[in-house]
Amino acid sequence: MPVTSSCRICSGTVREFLDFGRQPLSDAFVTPEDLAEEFFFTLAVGICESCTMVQLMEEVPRDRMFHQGYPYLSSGSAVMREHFQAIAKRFLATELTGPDPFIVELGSNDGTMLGVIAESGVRHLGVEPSGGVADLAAAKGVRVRKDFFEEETAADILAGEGPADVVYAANTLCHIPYMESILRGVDTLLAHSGIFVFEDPYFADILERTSFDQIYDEHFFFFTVRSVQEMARRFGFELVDAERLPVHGGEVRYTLARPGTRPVSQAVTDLLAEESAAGITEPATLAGLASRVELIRERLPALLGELRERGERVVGYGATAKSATVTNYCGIGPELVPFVCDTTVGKQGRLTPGAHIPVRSPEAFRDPYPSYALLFAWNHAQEIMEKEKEFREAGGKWILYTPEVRVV
Ligand code: DWN
Ligand code: SAH
Ligand code: ZN
Repeated sequence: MPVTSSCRICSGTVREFLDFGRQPLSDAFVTPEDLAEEFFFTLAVGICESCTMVQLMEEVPRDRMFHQGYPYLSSGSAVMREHFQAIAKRFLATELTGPDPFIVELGSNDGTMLGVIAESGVRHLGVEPSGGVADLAAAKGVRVRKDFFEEETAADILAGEGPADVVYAANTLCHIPYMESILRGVDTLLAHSGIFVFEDPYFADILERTSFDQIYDEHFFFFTVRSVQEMARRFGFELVDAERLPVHGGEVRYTLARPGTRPVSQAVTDLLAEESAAGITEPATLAGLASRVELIRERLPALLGELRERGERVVGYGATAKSATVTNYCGIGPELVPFVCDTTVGKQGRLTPGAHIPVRSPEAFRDPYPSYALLFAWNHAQEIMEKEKEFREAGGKWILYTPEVRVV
């Protein structure tokens, strides 16, 4: 019997194509005392037979994931800081030019993007349910509402502040299963000629790079230009632009507007044609992804096992949310990777979810260097390899597992 669920966009039938079994929450870094209460759910992904939206089969309650102790900080990468500064400047130059412009960011996290807007003096509001990161944004002078964005939140913001010229969400929209409430909320809040801009991992890049670790509790939807275009239409918007981005292993930045208010860019047409030529939602393509994932699941622990036999030390680099899927699905625990180093103070001293690998500071990485580093934060490879030149000079090697397992 094929496993199915109901599409969170169109209520069509979602057919499963990849099942990772029971998995923990990807950002629930635990203390030894918490271990008995660790939460697990079934991580599996499917595709809607009607609207082609790729999505998780099971939903995790939102406040289990996003709460006071949510540890991820947007500011943890220099490349991402520059990325958010660039989009803030673009909004300031092209959209926020009226007499009293207003921008709202969903999932504003520690204020990396809105901090730039705040400095320019433009009226803004971040909507961020994770209290700890919201406090960090507020400390930078960013106005934050500690809340989940949804239809009611939008109506309340409109009543207090008036319509928004821009609503922006980076790596947040794909985290939200209750999309109808979100898009109704954006419809409520957005000025007539305003834009809703969001950027999220691109499913075509996940296929191309076999980056199966983008699949975890927080990533509920895996967008394509086609599925977003259809989603936009269904909720009274038009997809007017789609821009490929190199960050986080390949994303697309989508721009939605009210129908007829903005020209539709050539990029939308081009990407739709590319997606259809590549057959990214064909059953054979999805089956191909599943078999490449199985290969990684065999080869990565095999390589780590060989290195252990040879007495080589391997350290994990970057306690990413993504690595929860890799370690738990591939059976990689502290016996293969004794610790993972990470710059996030809130993750240090804890254990990775499920696999229970200790997280330590970057100083531990240098003390002394291991012979191999397993790069869990592969999406920041350039930045990290540049920063860790000395590791390389000392003879260290990087282990990568996407698009395939290799040592460089
Ligand atoms: O979508 C999401 C993205 C934006 O962020 C969230 N659901 C959760 C999170 O996912 P992630 O944890 O996989 O994201 P990153 O950006 O790949 O995480 C990188 C990790 O590596 C952070 O914990 C910081 C750390 N890091 C480090 O230790 N040294 C990062 C860099 C650049 C470094 O030099
Ligand atoms: N925008 C940042 C953070 C991404 S992590 C970046 O790109 O780096 C996802 C963020 O979305 C978390 O901070 C989480 O608390 C927030 N979030 C989750 N559900 C939300 C909702 N309904 N409304 C607003 N923010 C939400
Ligand atoms: Zn659907």
